[in-house]
Amino acid sequence: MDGKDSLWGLFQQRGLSRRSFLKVCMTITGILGLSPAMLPKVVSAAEQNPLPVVVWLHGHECTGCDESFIRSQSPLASDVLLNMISLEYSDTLSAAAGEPFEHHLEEVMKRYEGKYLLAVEGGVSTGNEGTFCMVGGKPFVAALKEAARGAAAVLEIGSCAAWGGVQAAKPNPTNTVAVHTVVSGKPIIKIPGCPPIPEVLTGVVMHYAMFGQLPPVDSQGRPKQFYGNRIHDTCYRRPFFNSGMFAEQFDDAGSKAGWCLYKLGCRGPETYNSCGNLRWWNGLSYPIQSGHGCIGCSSNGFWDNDHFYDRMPGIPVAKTITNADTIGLVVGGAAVAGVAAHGALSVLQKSKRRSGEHEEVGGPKA
Ligand code: FSX
Ligand code: SF4
Ligand code: F3S
Repeated sequence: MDGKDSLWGLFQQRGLSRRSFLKVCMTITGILGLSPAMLPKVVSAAEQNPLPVVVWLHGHECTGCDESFIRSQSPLASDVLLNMISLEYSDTLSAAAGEPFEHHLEEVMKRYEGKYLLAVEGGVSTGNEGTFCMVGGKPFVAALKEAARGAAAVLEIGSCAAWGGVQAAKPNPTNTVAVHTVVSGKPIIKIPGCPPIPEVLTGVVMHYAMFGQLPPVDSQGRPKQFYGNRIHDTCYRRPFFNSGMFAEQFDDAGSKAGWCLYKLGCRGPETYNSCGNLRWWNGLSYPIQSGHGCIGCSSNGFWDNDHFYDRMPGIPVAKTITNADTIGLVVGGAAVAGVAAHGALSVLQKSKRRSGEHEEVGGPKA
């Protein structure tokens, strides 16, 4: 943006080498899901495009999105904040506070009118004239509309901003709505998840920083590159789902052995997000890997689900394995490699007690 340097300009100012600049460009190319052949384009964009000015607001939320973002590992959140964007206002991440800081926001909105990126976390409380959520002495809904007026584009960060979120749970006494319900006429992108995966957020911001526009979105307004697959499609427990091998209880032997969590309420078959690919904490883990099914935290309305631990209806599943012969047959295949024998036996015993159970579409609950 006006008066702001490119990424390469910033590297030069700080005496950082061309080699480290190219390394960062390679990381960006990877996160954006671009082929290595696109690297020269990314390098050229990083040399020439000014860094985007970002104004970051918080509405009705738990600040978990910030907590997620500052734990971004690749690239480190500090790199994104300090190098790849010009973060002019954030009421939680900035050191400044109070009236001078609010004046700074006004100045930034004037100086970069029509050019800054507006990042919003949290739902928008509209009940009682917005007074359930006050920020800087005014209703958040008013502050949001004011900031959106001069924005080039709007990022809805987290399920609260994208869909309304937990604050909008029935009966929604504060009448909280999604950001796009009160903001229109601007390019808006949803980055849902409660919280969203930090690398997804940084990927979207970097795409804007590199190419000056938001990445391509799906029919729901989410970036295709990160929300194009269901959790179920990239789940490492999927071979067990396909083989009809299900954990029956949290922490049972089957669960520990990596068996599918579908019967324990997993929403992976209907949830779109990148958790199976990117995981969290630098690829360390994600809910399903920790033994808990996906609760669909990136889906609209997940907070009103009264049946988190009931199996989803209407999902075709394979017949549950119920005897040693069947186990033997499946163990012969690659799908169950790595299942501990004692785990298989323990679940097998339980399965035997349940002999006769038949799985079908929308079948009986476990
Ligand atoms: Fe919502 Fe984010 Fe969930 Fe929390 O800012 S998406 S409640 S993790 O914090 O908005
Ligand atoms: Fe993974 Fe859940 Fe699908 Fe099972 S139902 S394969 S645990 S996403
Ligand atoms: Fe959320 Fe499901 Fe991922 S609960 S963090 S979308 S595995």
